[in-house]
Amino acid sequence: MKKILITGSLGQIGSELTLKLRKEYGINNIISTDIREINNEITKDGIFETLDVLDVDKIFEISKKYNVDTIIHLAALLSANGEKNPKNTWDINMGSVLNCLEVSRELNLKLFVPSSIAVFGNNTPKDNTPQNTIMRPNTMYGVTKVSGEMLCDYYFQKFGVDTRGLRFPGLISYMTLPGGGTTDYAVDIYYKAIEDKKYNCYIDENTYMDMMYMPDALNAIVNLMESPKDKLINRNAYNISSMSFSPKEIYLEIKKHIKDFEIFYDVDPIRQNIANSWPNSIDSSCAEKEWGFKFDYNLETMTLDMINRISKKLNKES
Ligand code: AKB
Repeated sequence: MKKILITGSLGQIGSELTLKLRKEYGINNIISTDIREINNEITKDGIFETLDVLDVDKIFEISKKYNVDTIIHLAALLSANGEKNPKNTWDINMGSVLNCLEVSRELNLKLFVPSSIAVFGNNTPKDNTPQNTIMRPNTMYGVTKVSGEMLCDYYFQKFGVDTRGLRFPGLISYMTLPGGGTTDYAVDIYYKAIEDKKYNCYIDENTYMDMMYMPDALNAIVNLMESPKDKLINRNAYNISSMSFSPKEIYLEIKKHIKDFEIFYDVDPIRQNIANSWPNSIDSSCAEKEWGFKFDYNLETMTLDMINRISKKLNKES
């Protein structure tokens, strides 16, 4: 990767990925874009363009203007928000992937499209979920993610577009909040533990889902995109995960540091239903074998880092 266009640069993954890639690839080689424009380091300290990912002409224009060789397409609606207006979710998630595929085909670009554990559904084996298994999701977000994987495979097979993807679990980070996912509780809980010493959780205490700390997710994107093409068999998209825990387990881990922290449960049936349809834990061994996926953080080390960083951030803001 030499000149990288990122869509959704102001989102949870995009904001951290933009800063990391600016450091690693050079500030003038990262073209960050988003539909919104807010005043922060992403928009002010490097190249930033406003971009609606449904506007294919603008994606072409920006790609040509900056001589882009790779698109990292992060803009999407997530699982819980996606259920509020399923048709809109289909239009945005699929329309944007198709646009990025078309631009990549015409201009011969490499393309990263994130997938998700949401590709799995109620009939999928729940434990150590294999790379290749039943994918019959229960959410529109999941439907768009499976369809996106298939479209990316199609463009690779038919047109030779170098498409690559990862099935992300819930991503935990301190910089930008996630927006509208089912796994968001695992970020909210840290803020509430530090600010209020109590948290009202919308997921049942014993529901397990896969998770990952943001630095590991960002390394995985870079490592996958920099891997030699001929090593990739399951290119769209790889199971990856670094931990699986329940609300009760993350609560107990945080409580080791914040002794008077309390948790309550007020289960939201919509998000609980989605969580129930996803695996308890997935098998990342294909990613390990094909391009050397590895991670640094577990629940313990991530919790320590999250508490330190959020405490500093909140002190600075107040
Ligand atoms: C969500 O909860 O929708 C996302 C995901 C697992 O894709 N975090």
